[in-house]
Amino acid sequence: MKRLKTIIIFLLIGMGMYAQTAAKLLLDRLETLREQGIMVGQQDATVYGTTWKWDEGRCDVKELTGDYPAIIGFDLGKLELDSDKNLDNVPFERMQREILAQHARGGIVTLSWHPWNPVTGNNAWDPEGNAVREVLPGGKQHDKFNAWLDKVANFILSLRTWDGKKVPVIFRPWHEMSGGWFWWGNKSCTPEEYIALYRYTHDQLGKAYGCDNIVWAYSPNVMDGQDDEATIRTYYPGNAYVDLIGFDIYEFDADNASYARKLRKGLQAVMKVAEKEGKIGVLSETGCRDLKDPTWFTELLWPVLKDFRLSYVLFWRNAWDQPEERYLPAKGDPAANDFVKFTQQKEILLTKDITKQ
Ligand code: BMA
Repeated sequence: MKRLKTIIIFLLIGMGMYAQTAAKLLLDRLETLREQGIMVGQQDATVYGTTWKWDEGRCDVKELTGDYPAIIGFDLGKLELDSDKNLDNVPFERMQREILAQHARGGIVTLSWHPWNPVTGNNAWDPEGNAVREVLPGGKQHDKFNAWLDKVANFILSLRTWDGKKVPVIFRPWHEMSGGWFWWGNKSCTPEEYIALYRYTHDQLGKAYGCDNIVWAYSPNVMDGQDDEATIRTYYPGNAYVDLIGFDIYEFDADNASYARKLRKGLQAVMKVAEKEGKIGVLSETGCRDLKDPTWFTELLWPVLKDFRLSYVLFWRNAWDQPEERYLPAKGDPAANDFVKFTQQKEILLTKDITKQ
């Protein structure tokens, strides 16, 4: 009898552990790490920089700080077209290896997706064609879209450790919908259609394909003269569909004061909604294009960030193909020392900082 009881207890514990999906474990980890500080991330950090591309083991952040970003972002755009390289020429095979490497070193990965316009055949920045309506059930492109989701699901499910465990990723599809430049943006669909798109994607990947390694991120963009909280709420897919709430914001015009003002305003709104809904707040994309200001990180960014309990900030890419698309310094750049100083604060976390505990 006693033996039976012990077996049952072990079985229950075993089942309990099984219920801890890769996504749930990552979400719990993100929650814990928020007590420690704000993680720094960068898009495509380990595949190219402004002056180099495809070198193995190279990373601008590591060259400056001695450590990898805690978060690395990759984009799935063009996976849907069966291309072997993404829209910025990153081979998917390399991307997969980099995701596993980042996971193995204790870092975290986020995936964005700039899929081509399924109606017009142009890239994601074509708002024409009522494409959201057409990909939803009943639409003319619905079958095509299902085939696209199949490819995304297969890629995400292919992310496994050497012993077969699923690697968790933060997936952030259908971003910046509150602007009008993407085919899923505010010029191309109604909020209801947008929400249906997000939910459909979530349910297909999560339920139909069993991608239980996805933490779901939702990120509008904030703009001057907008009620950011209203924007976030307008397109919000709902608490059952979203784990992280963030927003994208850039300094494109070297106007520090305006960026700092918009950033604070946006973060206030994001944190308000996130806290109310029991979600985690993030800064899902940011940076100063063609960064030259030698104290941008410590004198502009940090004074704003320090007031918010954010999980992470993802800087955009140091593009190999567009020199002005440079959002973090590399060795020798004007803001290099300042960035190092920024990351040396105990509340700013790189990979080694999040693997200590
Ligand atoms: C944009 C720009 C583009 C790039 C795209 C996807 O913000 O950086 O050059 O192709 O992101 O990475």
